[in-house]
Amino acid sequence: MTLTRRDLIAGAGAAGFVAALPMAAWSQGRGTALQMPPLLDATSSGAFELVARTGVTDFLGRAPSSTWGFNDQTFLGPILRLGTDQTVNASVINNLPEPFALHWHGLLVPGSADGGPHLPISPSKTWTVDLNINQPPATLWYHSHTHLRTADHVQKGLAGGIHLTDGRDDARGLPSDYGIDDLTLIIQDRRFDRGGRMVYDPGVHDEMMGFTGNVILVNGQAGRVAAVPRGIIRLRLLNGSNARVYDLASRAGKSLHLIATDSGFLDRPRALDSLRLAPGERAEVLVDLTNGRDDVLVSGANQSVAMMGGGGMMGRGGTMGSAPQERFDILPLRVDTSLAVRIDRLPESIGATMPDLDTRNAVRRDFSLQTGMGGMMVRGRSFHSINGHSFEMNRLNFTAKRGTTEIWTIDGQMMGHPFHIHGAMFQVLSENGGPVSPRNLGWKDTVLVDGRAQIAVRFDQAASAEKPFMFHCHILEHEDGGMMGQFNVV
Ligand SMILES: [Cu+2]
Repeated sequence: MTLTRRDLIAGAGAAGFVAALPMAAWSQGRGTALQMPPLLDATSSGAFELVARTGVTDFLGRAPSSTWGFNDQTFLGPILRLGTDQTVNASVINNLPEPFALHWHGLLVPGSADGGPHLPISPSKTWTVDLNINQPPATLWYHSHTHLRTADHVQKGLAGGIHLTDGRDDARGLPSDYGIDDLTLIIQDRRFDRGGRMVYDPGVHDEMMGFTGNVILVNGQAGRVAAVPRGIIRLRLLNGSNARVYDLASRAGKSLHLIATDSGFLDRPRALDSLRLAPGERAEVLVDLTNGRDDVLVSGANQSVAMMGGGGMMGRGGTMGSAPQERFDILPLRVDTSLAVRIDRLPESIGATMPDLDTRNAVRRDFSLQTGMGGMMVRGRSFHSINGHSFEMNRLNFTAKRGTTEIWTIDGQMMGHPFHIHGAMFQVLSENGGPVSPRNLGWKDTVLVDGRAQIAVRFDQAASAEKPFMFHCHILEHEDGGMMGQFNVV
């Protein structure tokens, strides 16, 4: 692969002043290979253990950063491979200096197993829970969901991916060779200081708009290159950023063939020119590299951020490019002809059922996501809210009835807010009164509300008033700042 000087400048523009290391790596001609997280396969054993631990990570090769991870990793955790129809015994051990709660984002389990803020694990303690899994294949994730501390914990590294699998991807004609033609990309922006150290020091602007970084990490790595076969590749995209929304695209102009959204597969692939992915959302896409040419997964600046005067792009010190509209690299894809090609054509059908919920007699609820303005912007002090209320641990917002479908109308103020519901999956019915964008046609657990969205939510999991489900904005500074509520399901 030959990178031109223009490519390098584009990369440097994206990563700002800390691009020196990625540039050095790329200028070697091949680049350092992206590593997949270790795979922790519990499909046979029916059990897994996650040990949260402190560590030191040198992301840019210039300075150590204090980070948190799971098991052997100092940042992030393994990919959990779980069956779609399986009971898995999970043990989560806290070797950190403070409590944390671990939420299984997208897993349909009762409130008592969901890992929300009412289930904190004290230091040196173990949380053991049976996860009774019965839902379609999907890419999910796990992350800290600790009262007032989620943003800090996730940016430190307390997160990881989950593959829910039924073992039938070969029959679907989908790439499934982990790390070869089936890549998991946990995309996160992080802020680094001039010394190359990761920092999290949200100021007033960050609390209001969400904390964005000046370096893109993929699976906790900066400036890497993915070696891929000359065939169809599958990218499981997970936006694990605190606040940044990506508009993902192929630099070569190829389509991204969407095959799955948050909660599972579509009926057939949908070809997209670009894919908007907000914090908390996942999407699986196929990319056709059968012509053998290298490509780069890039992101444009998203409009909802640009609308706010480019606020999300204005890190202090370094910036992700001075112009808010500037495109930046996520990950170069280098075709390696020594890798075996398993899939060389796009499947016409995936065969999943698209959501079509019966909304007759549905209970209707309205939610207004409110962003505080001016004055008293103190972290964790009721700055953001939903329907005028900031989150309180001891206030239940409503009760949903198990086995029913509700219609929720969500209005977002000021900027796009990724709205996530625990313990349920939903169908997007309309966006801003119009048709649903292709990326939101499948089953979802998080939707970017940029204006107004109407969704139909199915409640099949129980949750008590003591261990309720959360609904919240997945911009983590908004969540910690109070843009969250809770409900039980009886
Ligand atoms: Cu928000």
